Amino acid sequence: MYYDASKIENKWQKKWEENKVFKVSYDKSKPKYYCLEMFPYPSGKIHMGHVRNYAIGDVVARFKKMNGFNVLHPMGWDAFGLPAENAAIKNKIHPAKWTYSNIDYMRAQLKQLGLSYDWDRELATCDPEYYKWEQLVFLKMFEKGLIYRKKSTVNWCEDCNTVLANEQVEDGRCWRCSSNVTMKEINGWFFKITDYAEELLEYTYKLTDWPEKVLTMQRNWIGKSYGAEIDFEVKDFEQKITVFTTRPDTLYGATFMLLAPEHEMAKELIKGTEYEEEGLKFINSILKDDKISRAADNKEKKGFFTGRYVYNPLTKKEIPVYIANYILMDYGTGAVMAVPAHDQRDFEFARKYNLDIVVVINPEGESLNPADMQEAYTGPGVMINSGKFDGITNEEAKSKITEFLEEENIGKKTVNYRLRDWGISRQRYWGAPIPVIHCKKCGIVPVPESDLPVRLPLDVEFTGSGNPLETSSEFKHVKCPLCGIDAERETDTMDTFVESSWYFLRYCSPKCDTDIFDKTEAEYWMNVDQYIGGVEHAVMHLLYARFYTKVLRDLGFVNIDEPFERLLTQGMVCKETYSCKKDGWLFPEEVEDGKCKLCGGEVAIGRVEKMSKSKKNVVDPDALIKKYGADTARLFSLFAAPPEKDLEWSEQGVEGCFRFLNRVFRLFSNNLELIRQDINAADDGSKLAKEILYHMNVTIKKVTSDIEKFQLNTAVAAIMELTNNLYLIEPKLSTNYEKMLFRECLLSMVKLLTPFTPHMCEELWQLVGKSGFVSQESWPAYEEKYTVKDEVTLAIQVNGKVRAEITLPRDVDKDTAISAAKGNEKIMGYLEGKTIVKEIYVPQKLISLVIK
Ligand code: ANZ
Ligand code: ZN
Repeated sequence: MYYDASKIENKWQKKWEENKVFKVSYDKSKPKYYCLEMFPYPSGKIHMGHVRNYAIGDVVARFKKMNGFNVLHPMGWDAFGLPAENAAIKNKIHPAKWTYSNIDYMRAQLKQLGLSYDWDRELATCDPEYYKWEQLVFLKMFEKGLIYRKKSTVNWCEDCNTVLANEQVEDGRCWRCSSNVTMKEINGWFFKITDYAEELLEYTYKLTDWPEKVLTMQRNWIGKSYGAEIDFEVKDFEQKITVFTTRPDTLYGATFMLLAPEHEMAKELIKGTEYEEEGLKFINSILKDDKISRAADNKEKKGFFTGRYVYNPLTKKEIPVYIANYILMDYGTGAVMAVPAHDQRDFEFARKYNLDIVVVINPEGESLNPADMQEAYTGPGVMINSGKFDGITNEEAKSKITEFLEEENIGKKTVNYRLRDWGISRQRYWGAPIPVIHCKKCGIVPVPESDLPVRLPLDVEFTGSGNPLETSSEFKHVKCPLCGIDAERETDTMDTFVESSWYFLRYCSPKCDTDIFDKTEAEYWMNVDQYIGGVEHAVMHLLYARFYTKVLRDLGFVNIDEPFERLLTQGMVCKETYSCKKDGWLFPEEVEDGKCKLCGGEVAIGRVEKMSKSKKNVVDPDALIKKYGADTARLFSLFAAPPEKDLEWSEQGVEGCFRFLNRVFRLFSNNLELIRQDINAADDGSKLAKEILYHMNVTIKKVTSDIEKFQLNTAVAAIMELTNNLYLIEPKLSTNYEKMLFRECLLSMVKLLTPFTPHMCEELWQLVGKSGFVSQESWPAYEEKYTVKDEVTLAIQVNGKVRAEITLPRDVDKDTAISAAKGNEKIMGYLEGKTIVKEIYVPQKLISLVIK
């Protein structure tokens, strides 16, 4: 009998499936636990990152199930997205066909890993039965004013006549045709996530079981800043210009004003003047640039003088107005009071265009001279050149100047957020259609709810040019639902982040066909108790999902504020890389004796990097499973590193895990006869029995608390240690009581290992003559009293100095302890000829004698 992983694994996967061991249903009588791993994009094959993510989740789910919880552990597919469409263009295969065949393949792979999913709850977001509810929510949000349409700039390829996602732009060129990418203004749909900015921020302080780094990233993304809006009067002009600043303390140092090229006043100010023609040219040249590079710190500052002046409201001086490339329209008001002495970008701008620099903050004990300054001074200090505010600190000046502006009615305190509204429009086929119709007479008309879902049509062409949905006349040409005239259906589809913003709610009742989900079931299952996924989703996905949940709450669909109670972001799976000068990255098979097999050159053994195809350092889960079995693959990914840390791949590590499983298997097969008997013996006080009890209880205690703390690697280590100890104990077994405890210990060990290597554990469970599934057994309990060794070592002090140690039974009484101490050979030496004046006994710690 030997450990035949593939035979064992196939057998138990089949049995779990046939017996629906992991099927769950709503059951109010039981406490629930919702364990969720981020669902995958069906790209074709799973990678080691998935194996790790899902193995971690599976330990948690199985552990909670064995602890009596009704565990919801679902799996599905984030099935819309660009790669399917790219495949359609390249290989002439329909995105749906490509996606579903990938799903079939990957589902089989996941099943091979023995993950405890309730497969009856599987969902794919490209299913109209899924996205129709998203369309319904769209309509409700639209009705509530949470969705609007506006122009925004996108990456555009003229040759392909299409919008490009950021990842389709490579070095400023189109990924497909390599022609230059330009920026284009187009209309798109936006979710008003900014309405929720404050709440999203506030709750980051309530999500106490999220990693601090994720919360910080979310807070930075929301980017709340306090400041002021200040009105500037324009010389010879009716309208005022309002700026947003976080530094009202620097107002006396504002020596010019800057406008974003998109600012409505930019064109107004130059209209009909000698500056108009050149000014418009300048504006257009800047608008071609994308915003990210415009705002980059190292970008050259470019400006255009409008010929106009505004009055600094405090100095009353006339200051020139420029249009500048680094001012963005979608932050603050799109207009900035420039303070070159204290803002680096303004400093560079002033030097370039020879503009005044006035220092208004001096560092403590120093006096800055603008002519000598090499860069802006952005630190704290004392106010100067600021009228009645001179002499106070700039921190004080912030509030004092703002108060003054408020009194004078020229400004007000404001709060600003960096967070922008969520642009959800994609000019793509493979996404959920946006359910509106454009009518010449009625404008934007929502599709009537009874007409949902708006399904993706099949008569489309995937040429790479334009939005494929535009080519479907069946889809595009419709009658207006209000007035009946010819109208056009919206051809934008939704960002796939919308689907992943609520799939966890749909899992609660994935078959519900009367509502987005069954409210009672959602109330029972939500929140997700444990969410597990990659840190790359720390901002967008998690923020969008939090937002969407709050929207669903405000629309009356759910009664929760936040979807994810606890979050774990697992580390990456990494591996060593190889390369040579001539051939670049090499597969390990291309390296022999430190030389490249292709060119014979020296091979550099490179750094350990995240597994990626381009670096040729990926390990294929299929091959791994074939060679060692899924249990080994799982065990290695759980044992090699703590879940939140990066894991470095090591073949020896995998081998080690495989050997360990063989060792466990042998321990059982060697003792089959013993384990199959149902021994019942009374405590015979044997020393070995005590040792077994100790190891068993200590291990159960440690594994239990380690899993609860996500220290899965040390939990495995504890089981390995137990195995070693049992190997040492086995040859010494003699009494029936010892054998009984040994057997009990082995059975507990199977249970402890079940969340990690479930297939082998089911096999062992059956081998020892148990019926049913160990996956459905309850988690072993331990008794605190056995987790402490029976004997303790006490220090013996004589006049406050430790003179000896003594090992005694843990519960020894005072008299026995003290006479034992007095009987100690070393101590007897100290006591000779002296009188004991005091005897102290601190149980389990020390015995202290005071002598004279
Ligand atoms: C005057 C000033 C003086 C500023 C100073 C900074 C330092 P944060 O802190 O990131 O919120 N600003 C405002 N709107 C802008 C826009 N649309 N495009 C580019 N820059 C803009 O940034 C706020 C600061 O960024 C504002 O405070 C403003 O410059 C600039 F010593 O006003 B400040
Ligand atoms: Zn109409």
